[in-house]
Amino acid sequence: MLYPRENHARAIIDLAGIWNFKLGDDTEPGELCEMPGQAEPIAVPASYNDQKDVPEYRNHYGFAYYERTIRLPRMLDGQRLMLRMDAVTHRAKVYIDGKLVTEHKGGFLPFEVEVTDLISSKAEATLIIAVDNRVNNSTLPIGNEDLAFFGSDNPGVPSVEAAKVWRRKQNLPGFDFFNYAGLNRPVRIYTTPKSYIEDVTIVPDVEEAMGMVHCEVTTAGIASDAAVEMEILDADGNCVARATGAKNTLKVPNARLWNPYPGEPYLYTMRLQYGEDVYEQKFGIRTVKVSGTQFLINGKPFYFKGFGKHEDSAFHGRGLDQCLNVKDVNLIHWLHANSFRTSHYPYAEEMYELCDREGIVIIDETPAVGINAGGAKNPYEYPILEHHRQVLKDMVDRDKNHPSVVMWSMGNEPDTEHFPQEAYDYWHALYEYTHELDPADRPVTLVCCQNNYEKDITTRTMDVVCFNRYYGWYNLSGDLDAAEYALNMELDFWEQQNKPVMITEYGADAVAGIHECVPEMFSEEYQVEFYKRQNAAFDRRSFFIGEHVWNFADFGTIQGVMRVDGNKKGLFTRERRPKMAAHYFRQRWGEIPNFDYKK
Ligand code: E8X
Repeated sequence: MLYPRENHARAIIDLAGIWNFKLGDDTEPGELCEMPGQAEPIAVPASYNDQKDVPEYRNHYGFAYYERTIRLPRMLDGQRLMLRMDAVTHRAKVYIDGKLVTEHKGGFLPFEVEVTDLISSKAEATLIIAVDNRVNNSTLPIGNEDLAFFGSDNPGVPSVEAAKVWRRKQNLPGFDFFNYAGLNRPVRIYTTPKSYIEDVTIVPDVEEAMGMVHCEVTTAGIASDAAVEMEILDADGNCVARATGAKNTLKVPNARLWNPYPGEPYLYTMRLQYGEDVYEQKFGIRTVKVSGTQFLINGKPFYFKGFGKHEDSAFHGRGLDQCLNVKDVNLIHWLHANSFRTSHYPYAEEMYELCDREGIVIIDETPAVGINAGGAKNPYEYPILEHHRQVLKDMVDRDKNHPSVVMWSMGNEPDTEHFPQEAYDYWHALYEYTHELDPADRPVTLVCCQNNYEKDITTRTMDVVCFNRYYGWYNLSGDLDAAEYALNMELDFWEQQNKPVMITEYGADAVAGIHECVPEMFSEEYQVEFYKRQNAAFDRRSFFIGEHVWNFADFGTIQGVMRVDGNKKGLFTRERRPKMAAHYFRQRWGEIPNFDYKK
């Protein structure tokens, strides 16, 4: 799906601002909808949870209703009007003048609906978006509906039956980030001419120093005999290649490559014209390939230095915050990091554009987190496969043209240990599907959890072995000697698999400001020591292609005995103040080059 862009053929009306808002309950709105009572103000885009300090906003369960008036200028008459919602978390029902016009499941990917006939002839129309924040065994991310009764861990309550009397409907996330919900990303109306460019797929190639760029455009709308015109512009706006027709291979003479920073992340622009429609898509010329135990970008072995992140901040929750994104990208540069994983959901498209421009490498992850019942039951019996396929398809469709995206992560920390064959069957089919989906055929992986790696028969079959490990934190807690020993044992195992291997999470909570001479858990010194010891093990292994710290910054989570005001494994606090570990990594990563680190 194309990102909305304005140009002389297309306009955008951004519906950001203050909307009317009202919490509902878990009653499903039908074909018709009106606001349920006296509305309150709410900012869009942003999560609603932290915009008013009452438990009802914070701990809501069910639908919430957003409303605003749309007014369109006459000069848009004759244009095709599309209403696009970039992320409604987790499920949306969209109403115009009270009538249902579309629905969407999944909280982290865009969807759109044509509204030309619904609003173009009117001076104004009312838009209501009903947002459902419930997570359960059929959503991604997963919610633990089986545990949703008071008393599951309540000694003194005589029986589960008795406990159920006290049951209160609530979300029990099967994931470690606060279940922020609402209109988390922009809601926009964009226009196109009636015959329009529907999609573009750009697959760059590097052949004998000549940039070959395969480009395919799909068009739609009122039939037109106009031909698609393609032009590749260099960064100065000069046309360096052109072709006619919907599918072409263009040659860029003396192509300049897209390389991760501090290399040059050179971007070209594909300028498309089809009749009256115009669309410009930036792209980079670069290759990505797994070969033996190496991960090659532009033919050179790349070393991943970075972290898992979150879209998370005070007040906004998971709402798009462009200022924070720019700040984070600059902090990534400050750390001499080169990459991150979009743990645990696809991020806002604006972030990928920033990373294309700034030369930051992305592992793009679906919201498939929590497919794990701790061995208590087989999570592959959850009704999620179809939705998972849809999410993979929508993510690849959305992000396929970004040079920053170098690998797809199908999900995070599923059960691969207690139901090894079921896990293999589930993930391997998706692995093949993802390869089919991506026209550029990027490497595909899943991120595996601390478990019995000998029983896991799935992770070893991925293009890159990605594992999350917490030796010295969740297990062998506080014992860094034992942690180092266990980690080395495991690395010996992975060495035999003859695959590139990277760690996608490792870390220790550190509460900023707690200091100790003898490093113990939760101190900043322990966090640094934890990393120093484990990094030394990685440095000794040539098949080891990257270290992603958990996490870039502290972030909000559900309440619980394991969390003091959220997860504190950040290198930065939630406000982006550096902990000692940030300074440690800045020094370390400053000495590790992007390429050829492991000769
Ligand atoms: C943690 C991380 C969590 O925040 C992330 O979303 C997924 C978790 C560790 C799982 N990985 O808790 O900080 C550890 C399992 C250990 C047995």
